[in-house]
Amino acid sequence: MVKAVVVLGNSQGVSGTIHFTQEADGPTTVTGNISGLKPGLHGFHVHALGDTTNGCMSTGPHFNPAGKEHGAPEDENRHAGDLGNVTVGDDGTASFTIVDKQIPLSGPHSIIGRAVVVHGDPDDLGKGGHELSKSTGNAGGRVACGKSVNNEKTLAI
Ligand SMILES: [Cu+2]
Ligand SMILES: [Zn+2]
Repeated sequence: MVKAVVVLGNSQGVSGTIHFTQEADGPTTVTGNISGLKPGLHGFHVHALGDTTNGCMSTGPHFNPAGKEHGAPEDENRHAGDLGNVTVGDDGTASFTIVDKQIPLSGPHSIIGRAVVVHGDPDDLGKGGHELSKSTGNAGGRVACGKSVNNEKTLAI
């Protein structure tokens, strides 16, 4: 079992914690709680870099080791980092669980050390017909982000 955690933050009151767990080569389970967002859908991605020195802007594009187009989590043609949307309720909070096979916590395509980014607008999942649909899902600004760090690891001997 490998585990990782992301502490999300920004300067406008958005905060949250995202936990990742993966058993052997199985899918990764993502559980998250976020608060301080406007109600509705918000794009939710793993971006390529864990660098937050320039806020969320320095986290690079969506994590895309296979060189594919932006899409929905269930699509064959998607960035590995495309986790779709999280749904924020009227109280400004979201609690969610996502299970995904393209975001391992070990190996060459591990997402540990990369950033999780929450966007201001809905991700159109590549289907919106906007010039940005096939690269970012036209999900608007990057309203919160954090770097994923390993917080528990059982090493195979
Ligand atoms: Cu993003
Ligand atoms: Zn993408």
